[in-house]
Amino acid sequence: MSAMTRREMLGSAALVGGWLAFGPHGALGQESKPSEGEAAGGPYRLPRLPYDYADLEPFIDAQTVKLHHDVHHAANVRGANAAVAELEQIRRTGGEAVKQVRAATDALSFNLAGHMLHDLYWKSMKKSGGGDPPASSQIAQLLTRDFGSLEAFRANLGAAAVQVQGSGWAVLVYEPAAQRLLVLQAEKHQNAGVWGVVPLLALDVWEHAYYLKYQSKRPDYVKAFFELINWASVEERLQAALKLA
Ligand code: MN3
Repeated sequence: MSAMTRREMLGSAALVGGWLAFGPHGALGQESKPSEGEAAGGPYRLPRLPYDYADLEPFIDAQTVKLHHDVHHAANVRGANAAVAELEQIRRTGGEAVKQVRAATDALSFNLAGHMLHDLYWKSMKKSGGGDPPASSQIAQLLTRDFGSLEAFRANLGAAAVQVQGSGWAVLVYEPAAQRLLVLQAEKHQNAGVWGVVPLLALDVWEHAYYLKYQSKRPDYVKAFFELINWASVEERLQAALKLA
């Protein structure tokens, strides 16, 4: 194991304590593990999973959820904190260092978009989710208005997810200029997005999200995702988006 700083040692102790006390929701979910070279603190933290690793089975296996949250999502959090620290350092130093702004800004865009989409992905699902949103909910009404039917919405989101080239996402958003819902694709985390929209539901189609269980069968994983959607959580975000608009 590499040399640990005092802060890392304290962090690990809290981690063990949290794990024992609270199980898989423990301290791992409260704070990302610091990595070498990372500035103390930083504005971003790995959020707790809102359920246990195994709660999404049989649709998404526990090992995938654990690796996805604890390793992949955590790496985006660390990367976003490191990029913010580097940009602050560049601003302090000035001069030749300014040439590094592009690389640091690229790293910030990739990692922060990844952090935000993963946060939304976890909230988009729940144990025993899926089905249709309640007919009386505003999300059901807007999905029907803007896509024609709930079935047409599912077909649109599913096609967007299956057709992402390489690694990326399908995202349901509220677009405030035309005051309507849209399905967008993101390549990697940060490309092909639209400014000003409010993301409501996110479907990760990076291979790390499904490969252990589904291998190359991305369409089967996408189909399984629909069995997990947390519509109450989507409705909450829609209500918040409508207040902003
Ligand atoms: Mn992912």
